[in-house]
Amino acid sequence: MSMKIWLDGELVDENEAKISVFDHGLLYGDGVFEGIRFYKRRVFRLEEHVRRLFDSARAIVMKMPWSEEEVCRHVVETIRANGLDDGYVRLVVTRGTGGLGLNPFLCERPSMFIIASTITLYPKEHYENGLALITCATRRPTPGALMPQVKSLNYLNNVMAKVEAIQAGALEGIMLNEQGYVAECTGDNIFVIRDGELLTPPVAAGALDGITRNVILELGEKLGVPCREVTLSRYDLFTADECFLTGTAAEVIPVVSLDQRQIGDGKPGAVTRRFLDAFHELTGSTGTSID
Ligand code: PXG
Repeated sequence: MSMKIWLDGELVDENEAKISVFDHGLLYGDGVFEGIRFYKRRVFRLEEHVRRLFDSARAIVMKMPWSEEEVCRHVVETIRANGLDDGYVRLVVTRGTGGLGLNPFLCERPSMFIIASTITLYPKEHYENGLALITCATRRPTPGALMPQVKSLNYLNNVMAKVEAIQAGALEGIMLNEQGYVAECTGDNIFVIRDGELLTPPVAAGALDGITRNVILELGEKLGVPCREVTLSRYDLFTADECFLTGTAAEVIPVVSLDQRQIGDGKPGAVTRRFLDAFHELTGSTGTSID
């Protein structure tokens, strides 16, 4: 059965889901997106994702022709139309069709499409044994150049960093900001545990304000693990007791080395395990029903 894509108000066959070559999303990476997971017919943190989408749109001066409630409804509709119980939604809003030339005000209206499918970011064994990271040479843009909170269609920076990680034989890499501090990974936020405390770089360091990151910070409170947003350097990663990454697509994945240097005892740690279990408990028991 072919996939049904929600495109500008209609559920169309994947072969008919087409965007103009004059769309500014394609011509200039001018647009925003979200990645949302659903588990057991429940969409995890749907309202938060849609809220972030609207914030991203507002930050790039793109007026959304739908309400947040309508977008939530269309996400649910798309999942239902594809008969999926578990999976991943990719929601993209482009600036729309315009002419050649940057002026976004000449674009007719934003286009939105919603794909409900599945995603696997890392092979399963790494969730048990942990990931080996490298430091990418490509830096995160400074917040003055590209706001890190905006989940925009400009991912070339991340793609180049991902190329470096893959070519170095790693599945993921850390990205530093212009000051040399850790910002995040190419598609995940990063956490370390040191002396029983959970630490993560602040958004101002060049990290996306990740929904999963926020879920982990909430769980820290519930689990009685003190959490702090703090500037981290590679030194802090090398000397951490434990490390893990978070993201909607990645979920929670342990990290056991950076640049061939072992982190902690080189195995997924006990605190990481607690967060992993608490996270899965939450994703399996909460969310917006699609029925
Ligand atoms: N940092 C970046 C740069 C991201 O793109 C995250 C962190 C994690 O944020 P959330 O809110 O998901 O916890 C992301 C997430 C895709 C895809 O192809 C999207 C992301 C990552 C990898 C793949 O849809 N975004």
